[in-house]
Amino acid sequence: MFAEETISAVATATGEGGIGIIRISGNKAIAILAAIFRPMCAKPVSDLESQKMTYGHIVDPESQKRIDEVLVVIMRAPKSYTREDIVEIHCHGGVVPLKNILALTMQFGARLAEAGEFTKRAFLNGRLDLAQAESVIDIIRAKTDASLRMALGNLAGTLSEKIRVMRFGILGMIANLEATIDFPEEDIEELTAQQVKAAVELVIVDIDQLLATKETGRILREGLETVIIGKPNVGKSSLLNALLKEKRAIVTNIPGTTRDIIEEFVNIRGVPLKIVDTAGIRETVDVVEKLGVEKTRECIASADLILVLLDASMPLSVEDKEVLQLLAGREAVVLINKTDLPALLNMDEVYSYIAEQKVIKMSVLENSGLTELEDFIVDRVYSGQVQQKEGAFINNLRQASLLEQVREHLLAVIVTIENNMPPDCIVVDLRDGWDKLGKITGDTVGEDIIEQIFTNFCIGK
Ligand SMILES: Nc1nc2c(ncn2[C@@H]2O[C@H](COP(=O)(O)OP(=O)(O)OP(=O)(O)O)[C@@H](O)[C@H]2O)c(=O)[nH]1
Ligand SMILES: [Mg+2]
Repeated sequence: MFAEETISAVATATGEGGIGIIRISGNKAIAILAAIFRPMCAKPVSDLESQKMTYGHIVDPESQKRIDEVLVVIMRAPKSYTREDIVEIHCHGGVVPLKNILALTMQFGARLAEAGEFTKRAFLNGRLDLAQAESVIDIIRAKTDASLRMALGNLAGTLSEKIRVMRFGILGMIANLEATIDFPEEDIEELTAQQVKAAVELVIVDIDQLLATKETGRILREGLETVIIGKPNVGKSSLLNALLKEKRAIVTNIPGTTRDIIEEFVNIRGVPLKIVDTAGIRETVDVVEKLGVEKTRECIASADLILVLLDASMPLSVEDKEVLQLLAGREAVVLINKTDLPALLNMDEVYSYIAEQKVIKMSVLENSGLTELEDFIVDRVYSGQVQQKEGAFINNLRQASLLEQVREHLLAVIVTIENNMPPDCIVVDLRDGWDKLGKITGDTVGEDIIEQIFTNFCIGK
């Protein structure tokens, strides 16, 4: 389908680096290389071995000027990422050599690749299915080992395999039911319907298991949005620094030290936390601090998890009560900090303000209570699922929403069978379920969806 179009792009990140790579894919890739590359070994480029590095120079054929000293590798179809001929030019990782070589490849017949176009070709040429292609982006964006492992599993086909088994099962049911339509015989029909019902119930169990990974998957990919709140001077920035294990935020004994929000990624035993340290919540006349307090309220609204700090060495203040009231219906942990100091906080009073939220006593100064907090966070993310599970994960909302739709169709199948409806009615929903499962792997997906998925990629991938 792309036979006449050869694409080219810088595959490495922009900026300065030791090496930069230009990738060319398509049937003109090798001819383009032949026009601009002078191998040291003086072999014709067309004779270079596949998947072997060759040393030489990129030379502008018109001016005969050397552009850069490079290593190149040819990967001939179909043994390549896109299953087309691919050429990679490894040059120096500066903006100018990359730009000049890219321009030469285009001068000799390549066009600039669109975002995700290499991976899209890999998909269209059957090298990857859609769920695998989607995990490529997750690998690139993985923030911790756990999220990387999840994405690698799906690239290897863990999710796709599960979906395929479900589709195969449903197809078998459709075939059996259709046989009874063609050869109607009361008792066979009845028996088949009951078997289908039992089998569909099993598929629903599988779907529910997959759907349960939705939240974990999202957090491992994007990070658990966590916000630290509390009145001024309670130890919020100290807690951020302790979790980060570095002195990121300024800590002083002056209330109002943090006036803007500070955002950092923290890796807690493989769980990425996007953690926000905020300006302490209080009534203030300081304009800057006031804006900070406003932002704090916004962060609270969008957070997955709220860490609330209270000071164990002071009675509950009006500000504390205000902060605690923000927690109604939210997922939060109440951290009683500064337990190294004489206790003045009345815990009964604290409990009267919170409903189901977890309470942890800690002292950031003495490094106590932090492990308990980390345990809580890790448990929260895996929510009872076995940690580091090698199983299939849902990659994204698209897949989750398709699975939810499949589940609806299968529930409808059960209702139809329970109401003793004829087999053709059962088949309708089974077919819809089968079709939607196929959209996850890309077997039954439309051109528009494919476009949309790959535009989320970066150029060169
Ligand atoms: N004794 C004791 N002092 C602590 C503890 N945690 C923090 N502090 C001290 O409390 C003071 C305030 O700490 P910060 O981390 O700046 O507090 P904050 O909540 O970020 O304050 P603002 O940014 O002003 O809202 C500093 O002097 C810290 O050293 C603790 O567990 N025990
Ligand atoms: Mg602070």
